[in-house]
Amino acid sequence: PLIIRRSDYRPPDWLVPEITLDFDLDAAATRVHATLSVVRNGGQDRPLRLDGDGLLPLEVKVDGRALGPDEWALDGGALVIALPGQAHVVETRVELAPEGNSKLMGLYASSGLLCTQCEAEGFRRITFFPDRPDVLSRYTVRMEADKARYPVLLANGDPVGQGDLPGGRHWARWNDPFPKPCYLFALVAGDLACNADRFVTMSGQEVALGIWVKKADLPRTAHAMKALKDSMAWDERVYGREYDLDVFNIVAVADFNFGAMENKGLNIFNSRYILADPETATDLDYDGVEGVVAHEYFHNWSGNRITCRDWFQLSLKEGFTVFRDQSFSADMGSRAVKRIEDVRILRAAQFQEDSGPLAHPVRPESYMEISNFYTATIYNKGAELIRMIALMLGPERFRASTDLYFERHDGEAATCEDFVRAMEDGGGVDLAQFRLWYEQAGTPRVRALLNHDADAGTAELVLEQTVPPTPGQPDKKPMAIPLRVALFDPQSGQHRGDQLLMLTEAKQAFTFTGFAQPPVLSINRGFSAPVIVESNRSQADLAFLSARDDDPFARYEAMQQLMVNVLVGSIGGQPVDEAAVVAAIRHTATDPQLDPAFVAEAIRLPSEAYLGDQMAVVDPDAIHAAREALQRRIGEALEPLWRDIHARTKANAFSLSPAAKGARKLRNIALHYLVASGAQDGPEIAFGQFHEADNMTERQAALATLANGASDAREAALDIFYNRYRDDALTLDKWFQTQAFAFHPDTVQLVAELREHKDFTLTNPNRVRSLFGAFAGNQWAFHDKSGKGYRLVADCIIALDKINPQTAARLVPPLGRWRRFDEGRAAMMRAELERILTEPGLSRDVTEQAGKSLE
Ligand code: DPP
Ligand code: ZN
Repeated sequence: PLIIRRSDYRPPDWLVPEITLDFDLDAAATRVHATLSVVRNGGQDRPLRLDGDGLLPLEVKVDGRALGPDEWALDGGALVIALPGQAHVVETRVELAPEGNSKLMGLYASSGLLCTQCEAEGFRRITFFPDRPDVLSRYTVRMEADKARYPVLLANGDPVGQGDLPGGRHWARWNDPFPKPCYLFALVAGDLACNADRFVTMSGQEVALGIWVKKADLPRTAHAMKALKDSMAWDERVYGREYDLDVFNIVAVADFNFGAMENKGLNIFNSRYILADPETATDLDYDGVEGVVAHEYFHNWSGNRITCRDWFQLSLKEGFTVFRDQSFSADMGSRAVKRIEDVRILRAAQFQEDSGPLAHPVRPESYMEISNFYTATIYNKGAELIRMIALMLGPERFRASTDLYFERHDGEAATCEDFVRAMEDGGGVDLAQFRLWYEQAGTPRVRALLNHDADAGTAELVLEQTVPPTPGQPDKKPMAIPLRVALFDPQSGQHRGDQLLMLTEAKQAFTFTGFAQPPVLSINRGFSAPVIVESNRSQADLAFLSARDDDPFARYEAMQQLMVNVLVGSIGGQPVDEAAVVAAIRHTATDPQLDPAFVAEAIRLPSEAYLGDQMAVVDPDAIHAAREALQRRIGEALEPLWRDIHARTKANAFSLSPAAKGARKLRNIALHYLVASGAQDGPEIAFGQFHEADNMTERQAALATLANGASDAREAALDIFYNRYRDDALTLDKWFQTQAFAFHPDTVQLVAELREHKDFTLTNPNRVRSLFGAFAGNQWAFHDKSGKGYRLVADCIIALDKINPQTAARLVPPLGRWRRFDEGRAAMMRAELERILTEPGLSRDVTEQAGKSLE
């Protein structure tokens, strides 16, 4: 299989300044007529090569003359034409069958709509074109379709004409004035209703906003519209970025591989990131809508106005845009809680990736299938890199640097290096060593030892860093790691200010004077660097910080570390000191100064997967048993507190205010501990919450709590939930997901049965993720020592690969983590990967992921 390397980059041989696309739309047979003005780039005489994937040219014309069959050739799907001059007009005609396109790349049908997804390489499934992000073109698009079936016709840019045609047909023309790479092309045709609104930009331009959905879903679009307007205002205020077209449209579709897509002026969304109402969406879903709407909107500058030179630069737009959407969400809600949530995601997804066979740098060196590189490393670690730069520069210089970046590269296809240079030039800093963050994979480990010299009254902090070997990178250089640190005086509970230490060597010592007593170390405050810190802090130090640290993240982290130490100790057979954990939880849960949302985060036990990450060999059964036991102890020891919290956080009426969301979060965790306590009336209380709730946040949490146990209430609640939501795909996903994620002894068997359920389908990515994505994230069940969990997921990958290889490949990484498990499990996981690889006709997507997982 072909490996694409970053070092092989070469500018395009031909540019395409203009393209006109004419679509005769039909679900079974769509005809596409493309007219490209092509211009030779540089002094070379290579032929024009237009990428194609599964296309057959019905006609090829150059400068108006139809070519004979010997005047063009197909080479690996691409159309190759030798052209004599410097500039030509090339026309092609192809026919597509959108309703047969189950890969959901290119033009496809989704519940009666026709829509597109082109990133990364879907445009070549629509027409012949140099499908690479550094070829920027002006697009004019004409669509024609049956008016009754497809009354709405949308494309990028501004609408410039429409009209009726004989035979019940109609047409529309759209023109996008901004040159763009073809991965940002989009069109939608269908019977859609519009939530229409407007936004006036900072320079007074009026923008018509539209969120297009199936008519019945219109009442569920208000939150997305608010998020859009908030995002537009925020990007003006915080980054000085204004929207640049007269219209901005969003369309929600049910079948979508990604979360959403930032096509210029016409974002296309997975409906789960648009639709929300209290009856069907949890608070987490609401936050997801807000965050993804913002993310895609922010791409208009960080992605569209400035795009990527090649796909190795993907984090240029994704890392920066994730950082921007995280900052936005922090401003809209609680900064502290948002940071905790983002770090939890980073640790669960990116740290795992970084320590496994698929580890890769933020700017990768090679790939087989670019779809496999839409990863937590590119997105979430990429965002952490920008966050570190912003921290090192400070707000003013960071803003000056982003202004410089936007100004310098507007209209260009840029590189990560261009971005870093703009940060250096705008911020007046040297980021030479910092660049290693883009080059070296693997999560750095920092050992922090604090030594106290009572005679001298000094404290010495010794920091040592190592970056573990990763595939293709056996030896690592020391990184530049910004660590926010504070030293607390245990008597006064105060510190003398937060300092930013730059760890740039393998080992470095920092001395602090004026400490008669040994201080307590608060380190990596705010999670200033995406590293693993190992320290010599005692449980007493951690308990102190969990009660006193004024940095909310560090406070949360101290609590987590306290719990991790107890759990890892108990898994290792040491006597369990639950009392410290119980005391810290009691202290936090009864502190009236604290935001309930923060309390809910802080008192939650670390996940089984996170505990697994702390062990040399993951023992899923021991982890599960230890965590359940501690949970029960916490439940029992503080039972009156859980009852009290659960009762007093019950709201009279639904609200989406931060206070109301925080109360629900705390209420749900209180319910969880109450049920974990084993109290007789636990299931009854959970069922009561399930039954009475006027919102999905409380209803689903109660269902999830019940789904872990074996009560009659469990079956009743699942039945009620199913019958209530069977016709609402997004909510039915929760029914599948809750069962796949449950800590229930029969989860493996239940998932096997759900696979055969009449509402399960491999053709909808959300449904696949809700069952198999959730199951593969359920460490205890997926790693069932029978190996049945591995077989279930591998069977799903094999079947799904024939339908949708991109989504199939996303299920491979959990099997790829075999090195972390005991020999018995590892052998079974490897056997499944090998079985997948022997499958005839396996996609490049799955071949790459499974192959690398075995290396
Ligand atoms: N570029 C999209 C996003 O991250 C993914 N296709 O929003
Ligand atoms: Zn993105």
